[in-house]
Amino acid sequence: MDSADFEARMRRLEYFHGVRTLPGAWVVIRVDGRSFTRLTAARFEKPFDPAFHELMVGTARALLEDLHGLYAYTESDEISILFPPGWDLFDREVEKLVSISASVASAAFSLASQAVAHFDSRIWMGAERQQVVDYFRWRQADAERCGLNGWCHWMLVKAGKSAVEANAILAGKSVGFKNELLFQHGVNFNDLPVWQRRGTGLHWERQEKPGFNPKEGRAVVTTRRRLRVDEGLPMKDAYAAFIQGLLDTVDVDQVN
Ligand SMILES: Nc1nc2c(ncn2[C@@H]2O[C@H](COP(=O)(O)OP(=O)(O)O)[C@@H](O)[C@H]2O)c(=O)[nH]1
Ligand SMILES: [Mg+2]
Repeated sequence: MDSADFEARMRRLEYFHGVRTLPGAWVVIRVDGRSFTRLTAARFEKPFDPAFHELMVGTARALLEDLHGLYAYTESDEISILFPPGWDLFDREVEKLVSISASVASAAFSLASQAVAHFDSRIWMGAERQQVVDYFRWRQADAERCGLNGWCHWMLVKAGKSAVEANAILAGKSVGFKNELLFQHGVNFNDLPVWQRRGTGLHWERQEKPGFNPKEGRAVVTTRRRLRVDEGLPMKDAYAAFIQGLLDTVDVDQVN
């Protein structure tokens, strides 16, 4: 048997290996906790637990740093990481991107929580900046919908309803109905922490640091990059403008 031919035949069956994200497209990788309904049930406060949120923010930070992302957005048990068109990590190979991102997230969350946690991962691509803006508006709308629903669900359960009964009461009900339900139980949804209603963003910012150059014997200012965690994101059009501002910092012709 010709060993080069054998090697080539076996390699060809690694069928998906050549699949790459489109050149020049914006890429979002979204990881989502696997069976986190079960994982969170025993360990964390319902419907929102700041300790769980901190773990998700830490996981988002690990992903941004490891994969060199531009922006991360987290809500509930999911994290979206945005990459600019010129980003070329792992030569943009899909298998690498989904498997490594899921691994980084799983390892970071598991280590920090001391619980075995798994994340799945998927890729979204957008050719236009407007699509990227729409993507993040989409996830933020999901955060608000799930936040309101989660609060109503647990309010009903804490008031003595079964989970099935709570689901039946809420099925097909309007946003107004759900807000009113919470209000009757003493909760104003609009007064809840912003991260519970709109999610949390992480992005890089430049920080100027005054120092002293002993060789030249003079004061100098150095700039450093650091991650800013935004727990007070704006919403709707203002959030769209915020995302647009981040995209405008990217020179699409530049390969990083
Ligand atoms: N206890 C608790 N659960 C949370 C929190 N944030 C998200 N979750 C739960 O995480 C789950 C995320 O939804 P989904 O991904 O559809 O469920 P999965 O398929 O079981 O991972 C829901 O059951 C949420 O209630 C939190 O802060 N505290
Ligand atoms: Mg999940």
